[in-house]
Amino acid sequence: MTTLETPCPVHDGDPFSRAVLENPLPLHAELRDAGPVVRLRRYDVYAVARHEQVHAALTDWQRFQSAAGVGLANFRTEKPWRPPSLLLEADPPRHDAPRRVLSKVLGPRALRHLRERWLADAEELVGRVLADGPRFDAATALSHAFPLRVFPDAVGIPVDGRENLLPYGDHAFNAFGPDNDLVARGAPRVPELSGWVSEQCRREVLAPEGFGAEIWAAGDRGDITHEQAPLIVRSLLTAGVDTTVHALSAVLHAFATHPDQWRRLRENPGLARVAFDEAARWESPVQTFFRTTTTEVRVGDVRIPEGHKVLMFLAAANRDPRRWSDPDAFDLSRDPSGHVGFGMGLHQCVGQHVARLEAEALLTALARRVRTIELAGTPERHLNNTLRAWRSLPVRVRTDRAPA
Ligand code: OVM
Repeated sequence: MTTLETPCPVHDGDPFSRAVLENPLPLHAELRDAGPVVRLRRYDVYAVARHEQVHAALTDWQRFQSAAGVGLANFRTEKPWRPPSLLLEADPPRHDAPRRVLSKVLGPRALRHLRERWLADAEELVGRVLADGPRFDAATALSHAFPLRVFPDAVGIPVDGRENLLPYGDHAFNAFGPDNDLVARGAPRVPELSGWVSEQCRREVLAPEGFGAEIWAAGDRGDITHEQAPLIVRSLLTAGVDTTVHALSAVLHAFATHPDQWRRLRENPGLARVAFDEAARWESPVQTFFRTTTTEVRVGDVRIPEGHKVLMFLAAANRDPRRWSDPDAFDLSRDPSGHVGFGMGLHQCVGQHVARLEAEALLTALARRVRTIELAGTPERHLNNTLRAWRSLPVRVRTDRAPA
């Protein structure tokens, strides 16, 4: 017999429980070690946690579809909480035009004219924070403040109501998980937040220049339809804020707990982008996404039937010892490329160049002024069904004299 089928290992854990969200690392190790694929009894889904299988699922959109939703909810049978994203929750061919347009709007060439302003904005923000003294909350004062300062302007939304961006994104990322208390707590504000977000996607509301205007201009050219434009703007407002905020917190936390790596960045500020990617690997601000099988799929010796949800543990893959040496070390000398913190394949984060530019600006400004950075209190997690986040990162810094 060559088609021996092995029974799938089963795990009774809940990846979305408070205890696991507080510290998911033990569950990740158990899932990786259980086998190439594991069944999660609690949600009746399959799970992959090794780098090889997560990578394989991410790069096989034909058999692991996104159009049935990339959360636990199966859009074939359950009504999504909002109209599906034209990018995240679509597959080719419908995915192609929106993706092509957004890749160009957020591509390296398009970002060139933002670079100087963002570097200056970061200098200004860091200067202001340091002027207030050597102790501050790096999560709120830097990680939240910097993206909220530069990104909404770059999209071109009005100043009023920007405080809605983080709560909206937070709910969107919670909504990929099960209908637990995190989702219930966000639910009451959904009508108000969704209403505000849709309003910001209108052409009349967006600034005449910016990512939003560029998306509408693609509609004028016929690259996408005018009906698609507002939903593509919505993707920016959903996926572009919380993600970068928490990724910046991840890299700042990494440096605050790895003084030798901070010294390295100080000696070579050109490492800022590598540091950001290494932090994306090490922390995986987006921890998980689901796919849905479009046919029977074999993973290892296990048969997954058609139409089943498969939970991909990006965070577990990013620390899989089968792929990374010393995976738990935050180490600027490693090559983090191949990490799946931004996903992989067709759906790989279309905003990653924006995120890297934000990180480069903030880290460069900090490295110019801050000699040492260390924790000055116990950091506190912010729990989310999908995001790994900090609510608070109390730090103490020692600074150089202000540069001329
Ligand atoms: C979207 C989107 C894309 C990536 C992540 C995400 C809430 C949303 O297109 O709306 O998370």
